[in-house]
Amino acid sequence: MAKYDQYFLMKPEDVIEYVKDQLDVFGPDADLECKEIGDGNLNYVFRVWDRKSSASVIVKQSGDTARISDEFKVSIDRNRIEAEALMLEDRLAPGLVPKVYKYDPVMNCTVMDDLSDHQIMRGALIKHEKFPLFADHITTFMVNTLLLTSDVVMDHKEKKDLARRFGSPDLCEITEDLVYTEPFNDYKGRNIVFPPNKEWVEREIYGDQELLLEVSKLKFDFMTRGQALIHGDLHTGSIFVRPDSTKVIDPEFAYYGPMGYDTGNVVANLFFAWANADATIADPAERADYIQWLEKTIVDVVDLFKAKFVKAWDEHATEVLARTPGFREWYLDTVLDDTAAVTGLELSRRILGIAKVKDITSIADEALRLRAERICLTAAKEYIKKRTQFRTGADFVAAFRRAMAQFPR
Ligand code: SR1
Ligand code: MG
Repeated sequence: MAKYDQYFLMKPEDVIEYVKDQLDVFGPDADLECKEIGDGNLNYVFRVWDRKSSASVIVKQSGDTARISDEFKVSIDRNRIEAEALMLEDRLAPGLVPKVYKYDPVMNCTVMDDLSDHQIMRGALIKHEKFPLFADHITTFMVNTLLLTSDVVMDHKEKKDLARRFGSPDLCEITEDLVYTEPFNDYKGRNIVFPPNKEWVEREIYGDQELLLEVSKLKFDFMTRGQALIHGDLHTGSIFVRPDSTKVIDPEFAYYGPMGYDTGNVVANLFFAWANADATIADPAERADYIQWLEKTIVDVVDLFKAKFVKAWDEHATEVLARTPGFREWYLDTVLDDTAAVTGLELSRRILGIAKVKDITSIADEALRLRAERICLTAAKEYIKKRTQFRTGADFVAAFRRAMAQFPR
């Protein structure tokens, strides 16, 4: 039996052999080097490059437990989901995802473009860099991948077939637990609360029964409302950026769910960058300037999404009732409700739950981190409880500013 006929978790030296054996990207004289560069919670990511030329690829392989903790048993089929989602997204939103060169269902790995000339957006935002084209690129990605995989546009039988291909019980369970349930009641005892914030969180979050009721409704929406093929984990760690380019990666959580799950993730993670900038940029003028750019980006993400969504609806809707007067507006309002709700859920779970974000954990000053967490959680409660009141980008920004005003520096 050949070495790669049976699954095993590869080491860098295996990946070099694998690439030589299975791909024709590198020439026969290539002098290959490989390094494991993954810093996500789930998978192993290998960069392979030829020392003699500029050629390089990424090989991403899944193990059967999460990197973050063996407690999470996760089907290695997520690698297929990721590869198929990337290929579909490349057709729907060309240029906005890496190219896939090979998916290997035995080794559970995918070979794709190396994006080393980009940087992960979260890291770049923590360095307070600006990306003027990001809002335009990400809204094109979201409108095209969401609306064009929904019943508004797709033949309903084909959509149901596609939804079956993206059934992903293990990864959905992670989201159900880590995003919707545990942040608000810690029923598995896995939350990691910043110690100085413990009492505040117990009172303001775990003690808020109205919040828990709204989150319960949202969890059932996530589990039952298969609107579109969502990316399922569209935070700034799943996005590579350059000033002139945006590439969305990591759609292993892709699943038929509410569209607002993706839009809300993008908005929430821009607010994390805002909270970081507010806490860590010492110079007031520099701080105001960077926050102004983030604020404009958040406003543009919401407002451009709406404008492009309406345009794409009018151009592509095939469902006969989609043209009923008032229906498009009603549908978009449901997406905005979910955008607000998921903004609140993501802001909460990244502060209270097991999977944190560096924007917050890297704030070294204890008092400033405490304040940043309380601002995010206070705004989060408003996004969740009053989710039907967020209709424009300015509405989202105003709620965050209201929360900031409650915690003066
Ligand atoms: C056990 S996985 C934890 C988190 O990492 C992924 O990136 C998803 O965001 C998931 O919720
Ligand atoms: Mg990921």
